[in-house]
Amino acid sequence: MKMVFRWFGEGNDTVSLDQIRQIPGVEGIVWSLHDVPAGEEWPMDKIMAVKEQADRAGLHLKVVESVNIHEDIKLGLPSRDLYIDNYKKTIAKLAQVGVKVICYNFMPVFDWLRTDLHKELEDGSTALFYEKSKIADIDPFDLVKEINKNSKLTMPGWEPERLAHLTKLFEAYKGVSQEDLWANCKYFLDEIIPVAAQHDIKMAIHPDDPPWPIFGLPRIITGQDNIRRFLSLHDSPYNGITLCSGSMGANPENDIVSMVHEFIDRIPFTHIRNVRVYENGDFIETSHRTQDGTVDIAGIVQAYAEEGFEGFARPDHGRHIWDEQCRPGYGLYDRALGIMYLWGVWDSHRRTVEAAKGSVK
Ligand code: DNO
Repeated sequence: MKMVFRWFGEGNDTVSLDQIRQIPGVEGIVWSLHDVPAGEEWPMDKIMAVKEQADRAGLHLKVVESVNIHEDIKLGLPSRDLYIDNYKKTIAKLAQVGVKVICYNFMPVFDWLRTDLHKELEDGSTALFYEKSKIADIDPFDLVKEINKNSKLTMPGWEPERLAHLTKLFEAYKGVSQEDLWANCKYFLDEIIPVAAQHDIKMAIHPDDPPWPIFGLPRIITGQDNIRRFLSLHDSPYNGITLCSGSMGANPENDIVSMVHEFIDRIPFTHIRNVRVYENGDFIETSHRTQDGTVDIAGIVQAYAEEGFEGFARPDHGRHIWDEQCRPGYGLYDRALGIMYLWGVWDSHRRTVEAAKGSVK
């Protein structure tokens, strides 16, 4: 397991590269160009600027999250070919600076979704929260306003310029079924995966968060059966997943330990975080510790250790603790604590695995 840490870029993150470098075992940043609109080709000078910053801090930049997919690709419009072409050019450029994994998602209109970015937990910390019944009643336009007003920093997946066209987007998705989305996803993969393979970059789709349709928009990467189907759409080691325990864990029926064992060869990247799911379906993000939520984090890390996981991992969202002012879910303190928990579980299981190997000899 290679540990990496998400960084939103100079002037766009409250956490510095020097701080990231001091978290034990973190070797690289998970980065993106957040000011490039979805669908556009990434400019090489901007890519190089991030490379120089990372080099200076002694961190690598092998994992990119996200090169966002233009809505026309998800909608299957004729204009998608232009955006797919731009995507291929971006892949070629990323290969030049040593990128090995691209995390992306295929969620129509919205990326991750929450109803409260600062919900208080019992210990006085705050965290991202999803109130199921509220989503049924809330006007998506109000939600977008709410999310965007919360931060001076760009919120990935919630870019105001894209969401300004919300009415048009909802209109465009009216005739798009789950099956259409599957077909559009396959079209994208058939075009992109050979190019990714040629550049030795693994594409790793992020599951839908939360893993169910919202606002009448289809969502397809929601559970084990769907991931199996997704992987078979284009059968290649370069077509993989970013297994996210928090996204999948919002549905208690998802058995993430089983997913680790089944999909291990197709997981170049994983997000590990905990959520506590309540009986009414609401959920809140908690510390990474197993007992604090309803996701079996210890079991998941054990499964990775048993499988000898060699991919990249990052702690995912953390709580906001110790009065830290940071972008929602992306403070330094709780994610750094999370990493130490993940290493603890990992190291102890790796010892067991290694010792067992020794006894076989
Ligand atoms: C949430 C993240 C997602 C993820 C994208 C990938 O915090 O895990 O926003 O980066 O879905 O495209």
